[in-house]
Amino acid sequence: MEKTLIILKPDALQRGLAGRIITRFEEKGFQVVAMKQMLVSRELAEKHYAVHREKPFYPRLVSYITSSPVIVMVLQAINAIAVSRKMMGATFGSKAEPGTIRGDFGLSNSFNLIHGSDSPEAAAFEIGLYFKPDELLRFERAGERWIYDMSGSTPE
Ligand code: IDP
Ligand code: MG
Repeated sequence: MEKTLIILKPDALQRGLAGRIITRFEEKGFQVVAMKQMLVSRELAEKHYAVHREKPFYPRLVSYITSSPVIVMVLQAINAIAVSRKMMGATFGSKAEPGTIRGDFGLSNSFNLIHGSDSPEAAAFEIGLYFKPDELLRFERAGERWIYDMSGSTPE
C-alpha cells in the first residue's frame, strides 16, 4: 500500500467542489488516513514548492496556495500516487482530459484545484510537511475485502 498527499487548493473550496472531489477518491476505494482544513503559511508553501523556486510562476503559485484555506489529505491505496495523478489529469484544466478532476472542473492555466504528490520521495516529504505521524489514522474498513482481493498474502 502506498500513501500520497493530496491538497484541495483554494479554488476547490471557494467553488464548493471539495466534497465532489473527495467523493471521487472515496468511490474509487482510496482510504483517507488523514484530513484537515488549514491555511497554508508562506513559510510552509515555500518549503513545499522549493523545487519550483526558480520557475517564473513560483511567486503566483505561493500566493495562490496561501490565498484562502485548503483541505489536505493523506490517501492510501495500491499505487496511490500513479492512480491519483491519473484521476487529477494534466496540470491545467484547459488541457486535462474530460473525466479527470482538472478536466471536468477547471479551465484556468493557473488555478488547478488539486495537488498530488508525484513520486514516493515527494509523498514522504510532503506528508511530513503537513502532518505529524500521530495524525495518520489507519483503520480497518468493513468493505476492504471487496475493494481488494485478499485471498493471497497481500491485497491485490
Ligand atoms: P502538477 O501540479 O501537475 O504536478 P507542476 O508542474 O508540478 O504541476 O506545478 C506545480 C503547480 O504549479 C501546479 O499545480 C500549478 O498550480 C502551478 N503551475 C505550474 N505551471 C504553471 C504555469 O505555467 N503557470 C502558473 N502556474 C503554474
Ligand atoms: Mg508536481
